[in-house]
Amino acid sequence: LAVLLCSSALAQGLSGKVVGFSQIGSESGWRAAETSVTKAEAERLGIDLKFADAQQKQENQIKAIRGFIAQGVDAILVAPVVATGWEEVLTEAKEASIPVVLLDRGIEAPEDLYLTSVASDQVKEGRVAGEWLVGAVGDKECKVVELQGTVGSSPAINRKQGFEEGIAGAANVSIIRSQTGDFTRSKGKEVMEGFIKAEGGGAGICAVYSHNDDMAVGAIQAIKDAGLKPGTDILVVSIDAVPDIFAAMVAGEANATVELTPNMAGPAFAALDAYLNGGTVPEKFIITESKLYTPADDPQGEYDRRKGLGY
Ligand code: GYE
Repeated sequence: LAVLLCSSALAQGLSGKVVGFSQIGSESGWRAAETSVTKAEAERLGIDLKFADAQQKQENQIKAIRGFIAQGVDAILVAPVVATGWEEVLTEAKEASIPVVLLDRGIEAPEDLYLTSVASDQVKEGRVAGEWLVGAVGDKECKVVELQGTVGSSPAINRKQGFEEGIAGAANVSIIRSQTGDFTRSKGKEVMEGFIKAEGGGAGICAVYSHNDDMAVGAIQAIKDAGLKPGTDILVVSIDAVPDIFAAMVAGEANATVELTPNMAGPAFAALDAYLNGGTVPEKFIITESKLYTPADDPQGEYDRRKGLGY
């Protein structure tokens, strides 16, 4: 009988569970891929997913989470737009005994306010990007412009820190300008136009480091509009590994990206299953991989593979 009970609980998994998902918005190709992977995984597992798009606003996320608590959902996924300001609403979820799983961004709050966090090591991502650039330029002097992500978000804070660590040992590589492009293609383009203008046409800029691929794609357009060649006149290094950056590599217009899997929901649902059905408390931080890709890594193949997965 014990065996039967146990196997039926396992077979049941998360089927029929109600999970609220407070998503940031649709600022990037990576974000859109994460949303579609999460919805597909939920469907595959028979989860009733309540999806709320916060349009990049924390206040909308807090409202959505309060709504999920009021509905009595079984669990909550949240991709926190910024790192601070979560204690109150997460305490409310905790008091209602609803487990919360953080997706792709971190927060500054006591760790007992969430069950687990599924995210990449964002400092490492920045460091990998910086170390790649140091290796690529050799002894040459390299003035870098930086496109930061959303102000106050964990990836913007950590990817900046990591890149600075990555270039710290190279006196010839330095950041000369740094500004937020809010993780969007249009702002990436706009801010890069400003950098080029401020640098007298951009000839002295050696590289652009972008906290995500979408802003890099915007920057590539700005570089071309200024009559310069992205990928050669100005090196382009970014993070995410979405299909469009591989298309840019195929065209010779991007030089390196660090992969961020859009499948944060897979590990998140597995942790929730173990917790809700078996009482197993998962590790506090589930860290996804950060692999570097350059044009030497079959960018056409990488593009096709991701398109095949529906990203
Ligand atoms: O890199 C970026 C997105 O939160 C780590 O958010 C994520 C970042 C991702 O919009 O493209």
